[in-house]
Amino acid sequence: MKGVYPFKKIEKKWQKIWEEQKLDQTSDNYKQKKFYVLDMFPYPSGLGLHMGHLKGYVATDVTTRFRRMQGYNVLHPMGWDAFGLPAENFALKHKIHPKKAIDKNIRTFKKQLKIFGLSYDWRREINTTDPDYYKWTQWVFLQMFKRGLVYRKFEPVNWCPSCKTGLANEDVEQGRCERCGSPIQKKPLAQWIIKITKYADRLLEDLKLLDWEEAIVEQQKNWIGRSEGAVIKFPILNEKFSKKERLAVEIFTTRLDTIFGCTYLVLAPEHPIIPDLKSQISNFQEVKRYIDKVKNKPDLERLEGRKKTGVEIEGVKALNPFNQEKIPIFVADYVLPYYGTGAIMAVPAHDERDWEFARKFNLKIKFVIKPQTGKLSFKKVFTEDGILANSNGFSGLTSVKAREKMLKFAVKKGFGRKGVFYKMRDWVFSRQRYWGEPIPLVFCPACKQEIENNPQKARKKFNKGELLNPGWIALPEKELPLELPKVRYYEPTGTGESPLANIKNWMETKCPKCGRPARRESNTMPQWAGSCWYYLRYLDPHNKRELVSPKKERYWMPVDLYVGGAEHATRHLIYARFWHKFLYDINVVSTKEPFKKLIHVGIILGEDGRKMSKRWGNVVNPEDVAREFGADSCRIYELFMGPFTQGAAWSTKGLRGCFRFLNRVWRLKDKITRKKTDDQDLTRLLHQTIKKVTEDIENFKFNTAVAQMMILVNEMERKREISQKDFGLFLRLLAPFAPHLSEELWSRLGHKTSIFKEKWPKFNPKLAESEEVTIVIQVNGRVRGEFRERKGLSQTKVLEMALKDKRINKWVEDRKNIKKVIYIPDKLMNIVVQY
Ligand code: ANZ
Ligand code: ZN
Repeated sequence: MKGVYPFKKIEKKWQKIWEEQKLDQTSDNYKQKKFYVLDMFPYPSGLGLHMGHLKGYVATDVTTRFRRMQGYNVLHPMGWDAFGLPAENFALKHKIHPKKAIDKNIRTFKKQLKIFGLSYDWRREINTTDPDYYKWTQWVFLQMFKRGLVYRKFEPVNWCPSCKTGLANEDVEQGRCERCGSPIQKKPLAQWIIKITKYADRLLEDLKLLDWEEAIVEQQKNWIGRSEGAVIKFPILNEKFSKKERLAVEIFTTRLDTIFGCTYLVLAPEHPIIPDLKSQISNFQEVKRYIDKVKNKPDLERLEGRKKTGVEIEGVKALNPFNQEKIPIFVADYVLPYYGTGAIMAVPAHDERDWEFARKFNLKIKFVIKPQTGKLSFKKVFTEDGILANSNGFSGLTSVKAREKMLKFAVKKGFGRKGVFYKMRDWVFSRQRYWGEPIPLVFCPACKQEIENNPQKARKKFNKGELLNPGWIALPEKELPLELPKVRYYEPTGTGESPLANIKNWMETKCPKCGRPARRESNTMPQWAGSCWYYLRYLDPHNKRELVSPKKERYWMPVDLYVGGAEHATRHLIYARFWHKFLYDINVVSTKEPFKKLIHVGIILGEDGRKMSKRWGNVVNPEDVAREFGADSCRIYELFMGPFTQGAAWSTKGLRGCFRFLNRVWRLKDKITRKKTDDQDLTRLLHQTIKKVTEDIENFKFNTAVAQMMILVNEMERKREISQKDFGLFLRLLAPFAPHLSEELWSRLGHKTSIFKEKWPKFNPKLAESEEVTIVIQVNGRVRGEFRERKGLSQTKVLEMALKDKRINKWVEDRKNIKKVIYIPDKLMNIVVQY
């Protein structure tokens, strides 16, 4: 291409020099003010770097270079999230060991990142699959175990038949495996579970401390799902009960105001009171058949299944404590065992699901809430708040007021209390797969005996986790890392055990407590484990004694800016916040929250507006773009596409535009003069540009920063000469965006040191003032157009603009027709013409 700047040579050259000069390396200079910029580290898939990754990485790179020039000590590290199902499935598909596949992919990724001149401190590179790294992942797990935050449970879990592993609730999307899309089944399995719910209130409360996008905060709130209501005790009636042994069921409701409309009670099939009631239930066989049938149904079907199913529990009734009515009790699977109390009061008149159930089973429907204005409906379910009716002394109250009064009443009478529940569940933490961190626990039958024989005495010898899970013994810390053994077959077994279970000499070991034979845990940790704390390891990646040194942690934390995909709004960002809070509790970290500011990357779509995918053949490969247009053009284009957090379709035309822009910048070098120039207009525009670019980088508005620099370049092109000083100022603004080109031009101005060692330019507020004004243009006294322009333009400039504008120019036709120009600065121009 003619007139094209030699980007290939320039980019290679500077990348080499920067590396030699260690420009990307961060110091631990605790006197300097710090700035920690973090990217969500990728899992190194075989597909390599994609445009979506790159967009985030370029943005953080701009921030990094900008903050360095502002005088901050900036930490900008990179690493690899390389455990987990995606890596393992890739390896399985291509028949190579995951470790080999991962190493190869990492080399590719790293090469690609370097092509774009991303300024990472590679001495701090981490890889979650390195034993030196996962030693500390295992260590955190052990600390949780020892403090009783980990328990083993045998229960039906979400099972993906294709990935052949159990999954956490969070890994299930609308009843399907989030990874592969297979419908989830329920399978009873023994699993390790972490009590994340103990932190639910803090995870919710501390959202207030964060400078995060509202939408993500909202998603976290919904995920935690705090619900406030009332727990009410309904006595169970049966002639055979003597007063003393009368049983009761607790229900949870957020609509206590509807309790006079309650016409039956529903228990979850798993509710523990059902076996207790066995002798009283006259149709126990039928009830049991129903329970067995629904036990392993996936949650989604239970909750959203159109057809409600259930069975009445005969022989017993419940007593509504508010009106002493005797109501039937059902067991039905639309009530879930692990939410609230696992039992509900059904109010078919005011709840959709109860309505459907009652219609199907022909149950009574009692309306007790009427709309604020209007009458009691008797035809369809009314689910909103309103005014109470048919509710004894509470009739006439608003729903809000009634809930308050009725709860007080119930508390006073001793049959109710306030209830707060969370949707969030404890975290199922074991996976039946090979490629993950081994869980550092062993099972010792002898120790189990010892604990069970004398629990009192055991309390001295065993830690909380061991007492909670008799027989399971924590590995001593000095035995970490517990390394993943090499196996010949790492395909999942599908039996609910991981492939590790087949390696006899690894599985069979000695109990670290008593020395007798013990077996290792064969499950591994989920993919999310390694990313729960990686941002801490960057601070001190080679520390052999501690996860992170307290000194470094205090200096660098919290992360000032965290950038990554919106798909992590819940899982990763909840898990990491949870681990961080735990580490705070055990004094490993000093901040309550890990990530101060969070910004998500808007998705990049293919040129056709569809998701970039092999399937549509619309994938744009970053490497190809760099080869054809240079890394700097690609960087600028990705930021120029539109507002950073919004999605946008790729456009080759747009990319070419950015390429042309950089070529124009390149050609400006021919206008440079050593002379001082005195160009008021240009100086003013330059200062406005400094102001705009500075503020825009701070606010992640890269697209408008680039647009402003384009305006400046347009203006510079019009000049015969540009002073070295002015051009140098502009280059400093451009440098974070197009580092290679800027550095090259900077050196051609005669500078011997890197542009990135320069100070970020300051603007003169007076000159940068960019108050815009509307200038009305008249031709012979009639309004023919107007401009929004910055204040203080000269008459010549305004006239020039007016004549370029078609709407105005057609009334003038020829410059020669102009007889006179009247200009009221910043307001009005009247062009007087005579033909
Ligand atoms: C009576 C009632 C009347 C209810 C009414 C709603 C409307 P959130 O906001 O999601 O917390 N519920 C309670 N525990 C349940 C369980 N284990 N499985 C299924 N449903 C359960 O919803 C709380 C409401 O969900 C509770 O309030 C209860 O139904 C139901 F007009 O009680 B409600
Ligand atoms: Zn033992």
